[in-house]
Amino acid sequence: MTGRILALSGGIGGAKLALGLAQVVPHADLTIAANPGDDFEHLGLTICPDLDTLTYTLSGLSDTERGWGRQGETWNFMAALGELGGDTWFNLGDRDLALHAERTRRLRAGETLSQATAALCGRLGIGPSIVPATDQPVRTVVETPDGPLPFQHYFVRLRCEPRVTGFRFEGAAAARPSPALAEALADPGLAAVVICPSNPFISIDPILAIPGVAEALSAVQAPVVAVSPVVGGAAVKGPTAKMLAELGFEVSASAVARHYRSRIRLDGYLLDEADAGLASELEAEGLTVAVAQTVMTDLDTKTAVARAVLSLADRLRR
Ligand code: FO1
Repeated sequence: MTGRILALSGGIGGAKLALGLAQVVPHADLTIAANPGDDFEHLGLTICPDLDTLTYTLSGLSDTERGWGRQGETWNFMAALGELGGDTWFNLGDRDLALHAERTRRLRAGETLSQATAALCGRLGIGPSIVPATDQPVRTVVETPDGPLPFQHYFVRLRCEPRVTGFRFEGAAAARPSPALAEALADPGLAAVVICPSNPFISIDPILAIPGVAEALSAVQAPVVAVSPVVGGAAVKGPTAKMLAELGFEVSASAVARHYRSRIRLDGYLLDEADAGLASELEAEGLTVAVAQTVMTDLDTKTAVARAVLSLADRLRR
């Protein structure tokens, strides 16, 4: 693989593949654009969970059990906050708190989210470029029969229980691709765009909602390949399957591919072995399909999925 790789990532599945890609792609060639939709202001802090998860995962600081936040965490701040009657539904570990405090300080000092992210990732010795997809606020609102919910209220406070009827991405119309995302999309050396196995609705659609991104993805010479976040009719993690069902989609890898193709040009799709039977129907629709073991449980499987998706892109480039 030679040339720049752009990955679109959100959530835990995205971070896993990002780590796999970082084992295979030279760090100077790897740009990972993080979903902005989960970001929110909380306790006076600007919190960017998908940037956080990528940052901790690629710096080796993440708590792989919990899936978010830092390993070796302590919770004194939360305990003291509770004593004071503060909001404790969103857990901020003592070490994690430092990242939010320093990011918020930088933003208040006038840095863009891209600048703050580059500084923080630099301090943590992260090689690949983790970048926000946009420097403007884009906030996912989850529509439910009882009204709209801010994303983290739906995801954490209500544990994804409400029935989802749709999504809005507040701020998207006024947003622009971040400088690094725009540069990657315009890079003649772009070798592949990888859509990570993230939730299509809450992790990838907010990125595609940024004006110019979907158009650019449909215009790039490089192959655009996605890894299915659904394996054997179930989501590997999180509410993807529940959302597909609630929005009236079939709960399948095919439904996710069709969802992406309704928005962008998708050239390749990596299915898990459990879904090999779906390959022919997707190929009949014009997709180039590869099949691999895609459930990522350790560094070897993350690296193997990265190799599988990059070799699919290689096939498409020839
Ligand atoms: N997820 C939870 O389920 N409960 C939490 O208390 C929680 C806190 C948290 C703090 C920082 C951070 O970066 C992520 C956090 N998450 C928590 C995960 C977060 O809601 C998700 O990572 C994304 O928003 C969706 O992938």
